[in-house]
Amino acid sequence: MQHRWDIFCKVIDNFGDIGVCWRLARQLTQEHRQVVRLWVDDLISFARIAPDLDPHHQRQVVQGVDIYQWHPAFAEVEPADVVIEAFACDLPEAYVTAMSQKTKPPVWINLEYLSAEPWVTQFHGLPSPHPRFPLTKTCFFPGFAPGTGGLLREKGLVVQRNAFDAAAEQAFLQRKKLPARKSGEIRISLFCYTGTPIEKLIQLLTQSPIPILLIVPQGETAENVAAFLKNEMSQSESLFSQGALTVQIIPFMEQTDYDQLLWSCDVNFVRGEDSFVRAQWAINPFVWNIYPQTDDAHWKKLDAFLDLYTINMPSEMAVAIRDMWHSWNGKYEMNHHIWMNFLRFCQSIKRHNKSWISQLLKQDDLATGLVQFVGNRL
Ligand code: TRH
Repeated sequence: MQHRWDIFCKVIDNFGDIGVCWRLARQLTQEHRQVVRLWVDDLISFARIAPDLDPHHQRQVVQGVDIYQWHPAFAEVEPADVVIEAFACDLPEAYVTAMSQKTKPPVWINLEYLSAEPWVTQFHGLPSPHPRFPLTKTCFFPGFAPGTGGLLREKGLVVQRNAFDAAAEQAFLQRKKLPARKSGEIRISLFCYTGTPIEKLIQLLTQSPIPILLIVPQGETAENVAAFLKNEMSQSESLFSQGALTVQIIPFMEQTDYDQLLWSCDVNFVRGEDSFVRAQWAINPFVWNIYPQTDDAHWKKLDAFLDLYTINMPSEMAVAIRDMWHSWNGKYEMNHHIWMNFLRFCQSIKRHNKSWISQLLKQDDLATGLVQFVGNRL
């Protein structure tokens, strides 16, 4: 059944919040035929992942989604049937008041951050009554295990990924003006936060016995890589080499192209929430740089995921992954042994990733889960 949805998104300091909301909005519109308004406070950041968007327009329709600039002074609007508050972004007071005045109050959902921690299954779907109004907000937790809200996954994603063969990869590389594969070369994509041991990784890569192509989308990661290699150029399309390593800086890509980049690299360094999930659908071995939290809460999150992900792995392989991820996130120093040990297991990790995602595929995707949840309440 078709309903009207309002999704509210505040861009904190990166692309993850809008990355998730944009994906969800498109899926609800295109796959579930819902009518979606997406309210975003920072259209400039949004336009980096969605180049069709004009950040100067207060209102525009892109790929079927009605996108609004969310101003602090919020104009009066009729609330939708379903309201998604992404990542506890605090809805405008006037909007909440209007929600409370509707004869049939909207289904109000707080879309939470992704975590593999076991408590998520207990908190997923819990109602939280509003202190003043007759409204209830439900906490909707994405997750990896049955009993959570699942993960964002477009309908055709796995089929598209499986159809991405050598010819499709070549066409993608040509379209993106990326060099063709050299025989024996390892391709790595790099997307991470400042503070990861990029310098150490680059040192290791320059000394590699095998040629390496490191592909870095423009942004803070590219700036850090270029600065370390004392290369002035961190502009898109700059290419420079040192030892076995060639670095290719590329423009920050549209989300769908970024998926293809992940499909075409042998190892993907990803971060935050959304690129971390996309790397899993990409099947290739990946290294997660978790979003650092001041109270170190991210370590629990990182280990909870590792526990789940490595549960059926031979222990040597699990140790290789854990060491690589821990050192990449700064628990201890990264070294030649850790990196080479991770690389040694790459083929087996890829095989494991196939069975990992076949587990994940048993769950409904997040958008389908939301539509079902809403359907039972409206
Ligand atoms: O940008 P992030 O660091 O976002 C983070 C996390 O979501 C974190 O949980 C949140 O608390 C914090 O923001 C505020 O990393 P993430 O989640 O991977 O989002 C990046 C988005 O950018 C994702 O949708 C993929 C997309 N992307 C592109 O579209 N093109 C690109 O070239 C690259 C590198 C990324």
